[in-house]
Amino acid sequence: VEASIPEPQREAWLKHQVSGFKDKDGFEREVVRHVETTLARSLFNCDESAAYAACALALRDRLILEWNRTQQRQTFADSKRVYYLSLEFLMGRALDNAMLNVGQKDLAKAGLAELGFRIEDVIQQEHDAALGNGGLGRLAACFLDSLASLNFPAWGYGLRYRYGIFKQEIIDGYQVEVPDYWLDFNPWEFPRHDVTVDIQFYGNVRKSTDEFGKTVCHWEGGEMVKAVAYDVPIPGYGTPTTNNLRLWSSKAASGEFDFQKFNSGDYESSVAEQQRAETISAVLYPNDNLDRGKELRLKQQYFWVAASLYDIVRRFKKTKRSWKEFPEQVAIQLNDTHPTLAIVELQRILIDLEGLEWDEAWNIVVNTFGYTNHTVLPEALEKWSVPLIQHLLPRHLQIIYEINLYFLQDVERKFPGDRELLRDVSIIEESQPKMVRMAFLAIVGSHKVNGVAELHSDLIKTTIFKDFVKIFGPDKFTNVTNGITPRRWLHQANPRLSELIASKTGDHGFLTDLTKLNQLEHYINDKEFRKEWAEIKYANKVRLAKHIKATTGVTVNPSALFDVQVKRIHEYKRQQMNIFGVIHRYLTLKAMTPEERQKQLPRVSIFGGKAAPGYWMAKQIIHLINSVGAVVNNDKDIGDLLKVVFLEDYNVSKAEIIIPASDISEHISTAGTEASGTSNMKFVLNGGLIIGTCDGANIEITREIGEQNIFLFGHLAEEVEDLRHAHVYEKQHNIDPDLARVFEEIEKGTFGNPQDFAGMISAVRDHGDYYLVSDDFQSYVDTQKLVDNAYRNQEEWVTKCIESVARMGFFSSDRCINEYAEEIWNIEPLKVEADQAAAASS
Ligand code: NBG
Repeated sequence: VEASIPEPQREAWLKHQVSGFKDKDGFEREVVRHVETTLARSLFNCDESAAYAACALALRDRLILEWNRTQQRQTFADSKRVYYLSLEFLMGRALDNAMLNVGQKDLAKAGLAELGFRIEDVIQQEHDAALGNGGLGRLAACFLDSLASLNFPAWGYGLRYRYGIFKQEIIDGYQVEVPDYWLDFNPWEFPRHDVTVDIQFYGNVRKSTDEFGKTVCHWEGGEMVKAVAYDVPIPGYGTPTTNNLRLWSSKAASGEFDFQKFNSGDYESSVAEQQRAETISAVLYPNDNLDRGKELRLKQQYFWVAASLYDIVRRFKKTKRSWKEFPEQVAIQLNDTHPTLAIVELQRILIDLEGLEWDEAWNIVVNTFGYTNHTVLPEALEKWSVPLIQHLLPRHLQIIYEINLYFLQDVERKFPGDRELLRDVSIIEESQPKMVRMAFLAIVGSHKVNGVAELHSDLIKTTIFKDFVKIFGPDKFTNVTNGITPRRWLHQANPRLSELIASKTGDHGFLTDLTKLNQLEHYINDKEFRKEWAEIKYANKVRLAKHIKATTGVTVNPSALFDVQVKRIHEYKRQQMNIFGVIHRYLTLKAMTPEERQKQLPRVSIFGGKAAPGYWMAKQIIHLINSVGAVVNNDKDIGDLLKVVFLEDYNVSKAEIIIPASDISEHISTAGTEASGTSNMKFVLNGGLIIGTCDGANIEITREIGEQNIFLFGHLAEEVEDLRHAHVYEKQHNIDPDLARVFEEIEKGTFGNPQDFAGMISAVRDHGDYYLVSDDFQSYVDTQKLVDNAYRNQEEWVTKCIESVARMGFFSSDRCINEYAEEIWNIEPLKVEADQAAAASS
């Protein structure tokens, strides 16, 4: 029921309309009011965490007002909206970002200072919102920032996990996982207990015939779970547009718990249903680039997709348009295959509940959806077993079979008699048990499929999806190279660099048009500018050195070359090659005379990243890094020449400290395995160079910044297959001699019990070296020498850094979102009138 204030009473309403704080005084008043009333504390009992809470609440009040206005504006305009469906949103902290985006940070800083707090300390109090694993989830967060900043009518839809990605502790060199309970105090979410959807599972399908003789399917029985909406405001930068991220939380459908059982003393089973329901949104699966096919995960996917679609359809129906207009009003983007069931669910809604004919419904579905593929790794491509879907979602399985039938009939028409092709492209894999190939379903049910960097988009067209290019034609497939938001990854993470750039380019316009960075090319030879540039990098390194000292106890010299590899631990990302290279460096240093050693360049090797709890090899890699650190960092011969640190619990807020402090960062995946990578972009944007393979977005970064500004090495993607083949079938695996020397040292026990690392070595030496560590090792080590030599010439190094930053404009997520909007969504930004924008910023 629409609830609205009747006309005569609206005047009183408008007279008392709330407005957020207007100036520093107003801000302070709001902070004090929140401390004293909302938090029920006083100036005698206000610590940094209370100051954070009150500051966040004051800012939040401002956001809410713009958020409401944005929603009203978008509803009124009634234009096309885009819905971004993602199981992961790796948002990080919100306060600093919100202050910067609404242009109130200076005011808040001054206000907090007058109340006795340093804004940096207050910001630190916030818990990261860590509802994601790695690049895929962070990309979704960058996209939300760009969608709002560019004034697109857009919503994100995800799950409100009670536990985000686990917190990583390093104990005796091993990873230990600790639950991340982040919801204790979260001022950024708004429970909408009035926005709920009942979600059905299990049950069975009954067929009946309607009055026109048409068969109608009814999904009946089973279990109900309630989805409750929690909304998170997403403020754009320099615009009043504040979009919505809606996260669903699961609850028992029947209210609290079973009172009958409770009253009869059966306490345990009285809460069982409640617990069962709440389990659905309880935890984020901690795998990056890996599919495990667990029933609860499928339940999460359907729960989230069904609630989101119900919401989207409900909003559309309010406009009273005809169904065929649905794709003109609604674009839905599938972030990887996790939300693919949305395709099936929309088809079900249209045919079973709305009574459309199959073909008409299917047309609507295909024109609504777009699918982004984020990986070619076979172990990450989702497949769900047919019996599992049959049990959990019986009606959906029927629809999947029907989609497949029509699709295969179409293939048969285009390629008569090609049995092999039919088998290869079938959505159902004829295995034991049969499996539903989710990527194939996503392709068939979408009008556009995109990869996330040029090489990756080419690879999907020539490898995993090549048959679909044959069937649908090449135009269905496109590339949208990933991007990052310059607001968080430059302005927020590196405020001094942002100010320096603004002082040269005239203003902060580069934050909304990143190509404006190219103006920096004029200042490459400006002495004063270069000096400030180098000072900022040094200051950022000092800040990181303090963090390293505080968290690991290791003292590092900020003048040393900082070499950083931070990302999820994965064999394909090759942290093992990095640490083998570090051991090689250590052995080389040890073999030198003290005089020779004097001439060497000091280096700090910095690692960070989580291993999936069940990924044994990744955990071994972490253990080896820590074991090498324990030896090297305490070796008197080595001193400052080499330090090895593993930073625990890498997350978004740590990235904001680490990335601006890097001299060289490592993006060294086996060619053809890293779809894009996005931290590579962040590092270069912050004036760090990269050492990397010809993989993912490294290739486009090279094209933009120039080959002279990047350290590329290793085999190319097109060589990988032959090399792997040679390793396995032709027994041609001569281990690189320097690498063999490293293995020997590990096996001697120099870094602790060799048994602990036997798996890592034998993967390379005895089991086919799938990731080509040995093949690329020499070229890696040689290129690291080039890095040392380049770094010795600080003048040239600074030139490379400035030139690179000046040429990074392409990698803004704004560019990326505009490409999606134009090529996939066909959606326009909703103009905000100048006076509205001005009112918002005052
Ligand atoms: C990841 C890729 C990265 C890429 C991000 C964002 C998955 C499945 N894929 O290379 O590994 O940058 O997606 O596109 O997590």
